Formats: sequence, structure tokens, C-alpha cells
Amino acid sequence: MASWIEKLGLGLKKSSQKIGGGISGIFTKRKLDDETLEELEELLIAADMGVKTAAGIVAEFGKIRQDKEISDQEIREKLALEIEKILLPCERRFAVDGNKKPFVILMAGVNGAGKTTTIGKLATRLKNQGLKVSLIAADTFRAAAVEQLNVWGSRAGVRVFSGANGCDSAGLCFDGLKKAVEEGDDVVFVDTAGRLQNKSGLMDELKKMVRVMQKVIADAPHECLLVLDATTGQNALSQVEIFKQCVPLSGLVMTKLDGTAKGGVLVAIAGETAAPVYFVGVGEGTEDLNDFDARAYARALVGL
Ligand SMILES: Nc1nc2c(ncn2[C@@H]2O[C@H](COP(=O)(O)OP(=O)(O)O)[C@@H](O)[C@H]2O)c(=O)[nH]1
Ligand SMILES: [Mg+2]
Repeated sequence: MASWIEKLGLGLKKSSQKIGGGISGIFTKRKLDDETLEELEELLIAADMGVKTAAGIVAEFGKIRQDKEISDQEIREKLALEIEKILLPCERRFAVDGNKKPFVILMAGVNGAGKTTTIGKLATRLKNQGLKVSLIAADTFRAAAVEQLNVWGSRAGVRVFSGANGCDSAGLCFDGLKKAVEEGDDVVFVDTAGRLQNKSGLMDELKKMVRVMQKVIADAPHECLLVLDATTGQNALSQVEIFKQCVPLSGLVMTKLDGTAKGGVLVAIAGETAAPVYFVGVGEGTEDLNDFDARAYARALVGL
């Protein structure tokens, strides 16, 4: 089986082809002059790194001597280093605090971002570490959403708490957390809906959910992860801002990096929001979730 670093490289293949290929195009036997720097900046913006972040990176390149030819390998190394510098402050290791029982993790994000899938992957991982895990199906709007969580629950071998179709999600959270306390669960994941069409409704629902949770466990949720779909590119940035306003966001998960050339958006998010990043999703399977590693991500992104 491929190591996770190889898998990350494969997962980021589309992004690295775009960036790495672009670099080769710009820097064939050329100097680091104003013209190539401008082309590099355009490439980074096209690779979803954001205007501000791209300008910052190119400014660092501008400090290198400009009077000799530079190989595309040197450019890649330097670029990976600059990206790593931006990503590193955002690198966070996920850990369950054993003093909090149950340790409550709320998953937020727009429809289709990958919340349910990520819960399934994480639940499997934690269960395999010997923890007692349960899931609360608080995306009560669609019957299919509950069914999907049930599938992941039985695959992982963990209990799923669900209610009637269309029931109040906050009330369901309350009951589900009480049950988790009774059962002595170590970890509880709360799956939520993400209907952004009605933004204020969604925000109110999430806020209410958090308030109600705190009636059962005063300091819950202990982690509140925002799941972002990398294929949405720059839109992910505004999602961070929106969700920050309604939930106590503690970290990010970026999914679907395997299907997009927009992996650079994580650099824009790191540069502009400094939000901690816990995981990256590179596929639909249980194993396709990696801990976020700034150096590995930066190098994979530029094709090193
Ligand atoms: N390729 C790929 N697909 C993913 C990834 N994460 C989730 N998906 C798929 O994206 C779709 C939506 O995911 P889901 O978990 O239902 O999103 P939710 O609405 O936020 O709960 C599903 O078909 C998942 O299999 C990923 O990292 N890579
Ligand atoms: Mg879902």
C-alpha cells in the first residue's frame, strides 16, 4: 500500500500538475526578472492561492539575485519553502482529550462538502484506536442524510443516534448527547445540515444546536470542525468567514483534493484566516483522510 505521503502526492496530482507544469513553462532557461515574477504571480493566482498570498510569495522571490539563470527545480524548492512558511502556523494535530467524556465534535459545512464522509473516516480511525464512538444524525432535513450516516456507522461499528425525519436538530442533539453520557461514550460526532441557501436559518440552527448541547455538557462542543470542499476554490474562503460567525470554529478539514487542481486554496485560507487545519481528504474511502502536514502538503502541491 502506498504510504500516506505518496497518497497525498497522488491526491494533489491535479494541483501539482498545474503549478509544477506552469513553473516549467515560465522558467525554462530564464532569469528571475520582473517579467517571470509577474508570470509566477499569475500562475499562483490561477492556482487559487489568492491575490494577497500570491503577492506575498512573489515578493520573497524578488529578494533572490536576479542576474543568473535559475532552474525550475530551484524555483520549486523555493516555492515549496515559501508555501510551507504560510501553512506551518496552521498545522494542528487532532487529539481527543480523555478528560472530556464524551469528547464532542461538531461538524459544520455546506451541503456536499464532505461532513458525513469525514465523520465516517474519523469514527473508524478512533474506533480502531479503542475509543467508544457514537454519531448523532443532526442533519434531520433529508432522510438520505440519516441513512448515509447509518451506513458509515455500521461500517465503523459505532452507534448512530437519529430521530424522526424532519425533527428539530437541536432537540435531537440534546437527546443524543444525554444518551452518549449514559452510555459512557468517549467521543461523539454531531453531523449537521448545511443548507446555505437560507443562510440566516442555517446560522440560527447551528447556534441553537450549540446552546442546547451546552445544557448537557457545559463546554461542548470540544472541537468544531468546518469541512470545506477544495473544488469550490476561492468560495471556501468566504465559507470560513460565514461559519466563524455562528459556531466556535476550532479547525478545518479540506476534502476532495484528489479531484481538483484547486489545492492552492488552502494556502490562501492559511494566509488570510490563519485557521488551524487538521485533516485533508483525498478520496471517498475510509483510509482517504490524512493528518494535515504543512511541509508534505507544500511539497506535494508544487510536485516535489
Ligand atoms: N473524491 C472525494 N470525494 C469525497 C471526499 N470527501 C467526500 N467526498 C464525496 O463527496 C460527496 C458528498 O459528501 P458528504 O459526506 O455526503 O457531504 P456532506 O453533505 O457535507 O455530508 C460524497 O459523494 C462523498 O463520497 C474526498 O476527500 N474526495
Ligand atoms: Mg451529510
